[in-house]
Amino acid sequence: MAFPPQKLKGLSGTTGRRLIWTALVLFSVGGAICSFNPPADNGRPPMKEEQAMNTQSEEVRAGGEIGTGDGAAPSQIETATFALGCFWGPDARFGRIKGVVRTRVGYTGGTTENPTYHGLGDHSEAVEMDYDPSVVSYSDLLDVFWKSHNPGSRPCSRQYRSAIFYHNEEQKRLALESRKAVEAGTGKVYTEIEPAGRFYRAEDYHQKYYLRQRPDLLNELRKTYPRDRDLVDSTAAARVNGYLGGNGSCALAHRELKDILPQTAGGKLPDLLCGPGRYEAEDAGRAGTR
Ligand code: MHO
Repeated sequence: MAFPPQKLKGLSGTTGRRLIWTALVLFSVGGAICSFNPPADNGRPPMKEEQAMNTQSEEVRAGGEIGTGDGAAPSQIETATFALGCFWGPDARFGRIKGVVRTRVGYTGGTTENPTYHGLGDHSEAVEMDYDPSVVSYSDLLDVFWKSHNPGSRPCSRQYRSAIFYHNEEQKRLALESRKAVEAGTGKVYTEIEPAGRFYRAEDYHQKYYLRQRPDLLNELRKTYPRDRDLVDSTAAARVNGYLGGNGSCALAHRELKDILPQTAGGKLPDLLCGPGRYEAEDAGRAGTR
């Protein structure tokens, strides 16, 4: 034998450790790539969404339960459900849109009972939203859906697949039509279109993920919504989470929060969000390009 036993042992130990590290690194990079579903438009907000934000910003009619602090309740509400990779980003992307009254993230599209993040079964991560169709149309939401991820790349897992879960025949028609149009423009997409089934809300720590990283803003919102469920379901939380996720501008946030929370005129929220050196700094890095 050319190698003394000790040396051999050392060598295989190092090689073994290297192999384990390589496997770990590949696994986590794979996971990150898998859950990161980049917007097809490089993060630029879709035209329709911008128009919706610009033309309607002066007449915000936010929803939410009457009496929990949000502005006037919308006269009609419809629901939309989309899967497009890790749900944190889409929660913020859709939560920022005027006319979207509340959002929640969860698991749907599978058959197993009571899925959880670590026991997903055959479900997928999805974002669900209630919206006022007199302010934002389902077609507008579909535009945001298509532009917020890359439906042409084969999903690496069922957890992160691309899917539209329609709630009625009209949504089904519009979804099928829009997929056809996208395919005509960019080629095959992997997006599945299915009837909406039971939606299981994800764990609290996944709801309004970016907002959860900012206890100061969270505490400020708790003054209006002491119960966590009301807070998560509020339009104000959807918007603040949206801004923190890099959507929209500081000026818009300032204006809108005062409209959404008329009783308190937004309290300290707009300043905490947009105060000197805060949101502006983030604006330059992330939100400014979106
Ligand atoms: N790999 C991501 C996934 C989160 S998302 C809720 C992460 O842990 O950062 O699937």
